[in-house]
Amino acid sequence: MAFYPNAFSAAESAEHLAGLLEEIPWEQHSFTIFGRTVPMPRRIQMYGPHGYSYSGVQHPPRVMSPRLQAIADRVKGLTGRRFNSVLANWYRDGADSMGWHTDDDYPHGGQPMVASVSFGADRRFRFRPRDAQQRQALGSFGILLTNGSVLTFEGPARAQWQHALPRTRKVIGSRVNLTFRFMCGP
Ligand SMILES: O=C(O)CCC(=O)C(=O)O
Repeated sequence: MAFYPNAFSAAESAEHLAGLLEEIPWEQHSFTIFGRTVPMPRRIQMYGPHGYSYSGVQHPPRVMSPRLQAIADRVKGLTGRRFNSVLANWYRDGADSMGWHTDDDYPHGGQPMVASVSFGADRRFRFRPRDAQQRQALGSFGILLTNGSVLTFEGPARAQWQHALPRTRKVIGSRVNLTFRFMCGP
């Protein structure tokens, strides 16, 4: 796991946040839990050459915009890895969130790194072991994902640890998170 707190300057981050909010055709989806259908507590959009089924939603292939491609190129410069897909998440305020999950449900062709880019409000990102016994022993830990930062994870952190972005009562503004991956066809 690696964290790059200032991968993008404050000016670049402000420009990307405004541009992404305006340019991405954000979708509101819902999911069913214990027989109840509830709105997903964030807006999302998926880009990449292969379709992706995520949280019960089938996303068709979609070409990355020039802005997303430029951000992917910056991340490639930092990490030395290339990425062809990105899930964009828009958390409108502290009430928007993402539940516990792992990012190991797609074919990556031996390129398992996930690079998570954050623009906007700071949010606490939490990790915990997937295995319940290990979870009791180790608990969870958090890392503050700040404006303009990049967090990368692969190996055990990707498949054996779950992660989540809990809601917060703090009064905060919008945040856009981009998780870049390399995805292959099925
Ligand atoms: O917004 C975040 O930082 C979390 C995103 C995430 O967990 C995901 O896209 O799988």
